[in-house]
Amino acid sequence: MTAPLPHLEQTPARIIDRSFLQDVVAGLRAPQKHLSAKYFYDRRGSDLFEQITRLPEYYPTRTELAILDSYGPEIAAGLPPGAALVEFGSGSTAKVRRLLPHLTDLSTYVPIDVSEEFLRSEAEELGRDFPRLRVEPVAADFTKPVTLPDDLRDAPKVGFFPGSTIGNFEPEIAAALLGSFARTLGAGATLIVGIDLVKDKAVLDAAYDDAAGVTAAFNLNLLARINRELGADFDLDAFAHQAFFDENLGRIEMHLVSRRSQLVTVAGVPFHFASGETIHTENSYKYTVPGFRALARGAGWEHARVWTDPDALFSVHALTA
Ligand code: AVJ
Repeated sequence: MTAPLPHLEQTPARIIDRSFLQDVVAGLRAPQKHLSAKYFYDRRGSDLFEQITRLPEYYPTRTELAILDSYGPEIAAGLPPGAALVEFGSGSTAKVRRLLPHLTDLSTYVPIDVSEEFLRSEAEELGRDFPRLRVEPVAADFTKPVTLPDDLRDAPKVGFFPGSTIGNFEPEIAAALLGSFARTLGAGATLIVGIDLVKDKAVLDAAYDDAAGVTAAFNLNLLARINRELGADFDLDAFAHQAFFDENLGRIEMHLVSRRSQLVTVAGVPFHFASGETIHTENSYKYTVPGFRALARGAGWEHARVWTDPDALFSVHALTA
């Protein structure tokens, strides 16, 4: 039996996101303490991630953009005319901007994102830069099946899921997510998806533990966010960033390591940390091309094409439902 959640009266006078609090308390009560990577992206976290994408060690973003630039015409040539392009978790529109100039036959762009405010401003800007494109943003959680606007019923659908975001999910969950995309898009759809590839451990380790310490700041910012939003008292200096590629599991693991034995309080609930004990904060799965093909096939997607960079660091796949 687990103890009940704290009453809100015990927490400082501010609006508390109950599901965030529940996730944090449950994660810190587990034998291997863990927090969900989805909570990295508050304002400061999103800004730090932007900085990560420009680090010399962090190859995924620039490599994927280079693939989209080099093979944009080929990618576009395989898509049906008059299609609606549906981006899952659009965030910034930097990636789709590389693809759009090649997709001259596109009818509509449908960015799906949870942040309504962000969606609206990005959609407006995109509409200015591509005046002939119809932009129909949908505010929704892309991890659940999404109902697309009615007027797109007859348009061929092309899904877009760049950034190797799928690497954050356990393989079974990643497969379920691909299945959910298939249901959202319907029979006959195409999916363009970016997948980071398995490579030399030293290259992977450096990409998640950069010399400038930006990834460390990104990881530690999660504790700052919990302090601020959930009334916790994490001492950020008492935790160290740790990131490594686990070759057996095929994933990067990020942790925050307690530098000493300590007690931390979150919304009135105490949590003990032994010296050296860790909070597991992120997984980033890496795939081989055949490995990702098998995962996609299990979710109902047939492999059509794959494009990679000359060093085989990253891959962009075209799949058909
Ligand atoms: C946004 C999930 C693709 O796993 O590479 C970068 C997040 N974490 N550095 C990744 C991240 C640490 C990133 N994804």
